[in-house]
Amino acid sequence: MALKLDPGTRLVVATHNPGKARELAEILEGRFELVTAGELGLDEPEETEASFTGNALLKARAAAQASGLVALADDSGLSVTALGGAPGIYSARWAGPGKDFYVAMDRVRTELKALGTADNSAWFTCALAVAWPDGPAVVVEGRIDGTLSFPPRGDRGFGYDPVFTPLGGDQTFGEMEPAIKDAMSHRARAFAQLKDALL
Ligand code: ITT
Repeated sequence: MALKLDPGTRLVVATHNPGKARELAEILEGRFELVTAGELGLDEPEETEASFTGNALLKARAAAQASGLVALADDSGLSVTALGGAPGIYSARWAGPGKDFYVAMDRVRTELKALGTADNSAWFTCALAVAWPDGPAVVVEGRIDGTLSFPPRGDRGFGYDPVFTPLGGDQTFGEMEPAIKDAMSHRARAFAQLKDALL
């Protein structure tokens, strides 16, 4: 039988990142009844996989098993071309234990400067996984390309948004109206695929 997500399904959003939780809620537009992993007091599993899709599945499966609900997880990150795709799946970890993304953005700036490269291209990836408590799961991936610029600009969004400008734009994701980011982001592109697969 094909996997399907019916409107109104109670879904646990398996993230402890409030910025992501807010964007996912916007993108899902009230289709489901959402509870967060934080609200249910679920543990944050260790992200031991080597890919965005692997870690998204791991987080969705852990939350589905712990809660008995269908779970949606997001694993995402910034990849910098000149840094060979870093920080990639380590994007959250570059912010350190204090989760300070000004520290992480400064590390990107410093590493690019050390290379002396003119290549400021980068992309965001978002893997979204849905897992059912009885085992089945689906994972998809979306990507948006852009450029990095320093110093950071804007206080909207979260994470690396203040240094990322999507191709063709002139505002960073940190400056942009949230609805505009949510219409074009890696997260929105991943969700479009999930819709094709499940809705
Ligand atoms: P959960 O695992 O609890 O969902 P996390 O923040 O640890 O939260 P990730 O391991 O997927 O999640 O890390 C993704 C990091 O990549 C995130 O902390 C951001 O810094 C960055 N990132 C992902 N999407 C982003 C976006 O839309 N804008 C800015 N930064 C983003």
